[in-house]
Amino acid sequence: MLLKFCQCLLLASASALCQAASLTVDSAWARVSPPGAKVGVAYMTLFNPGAVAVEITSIETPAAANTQVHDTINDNGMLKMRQIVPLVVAAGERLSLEPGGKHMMLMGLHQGLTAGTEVVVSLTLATGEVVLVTVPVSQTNPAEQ
Ligand SMILES: [Cu+2]
Repeated sequence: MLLKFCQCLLLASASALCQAASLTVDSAWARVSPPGAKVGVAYMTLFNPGAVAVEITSIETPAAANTQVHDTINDNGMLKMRQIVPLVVAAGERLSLEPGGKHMMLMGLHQGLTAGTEVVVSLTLATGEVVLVTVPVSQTNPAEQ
């Protein structure tokens, strides 16, 4: 069975796997931002192991002013992004945020995302539960290096 509480608080490891009561997150990474960029992007896989849908009501990180999850849509050959609201992970489902698809946008970066550093992203669920995700910053997907 899954751990009742998120233990990420206790783990400093870049590869920490976050286990929470109703949502788990893995494969998290954020791309190094170009010099001067005010927007960054992060990827991760959200998994809802439970029997009821999980809604994420807010996403925050000390690294940026405003964090949203976007979908990438093809509008007559033009790639556009739109915010996914509400952000729901259905029971037993996985929501993958990955390059070219759905992604997490860190808007209003307070400073550049530098390789080898980490940002912490907190996901607040409709239940009030907070899931903390440690996101390593990398030029490419760490899982593919
Ligand atoms: Cu976006």
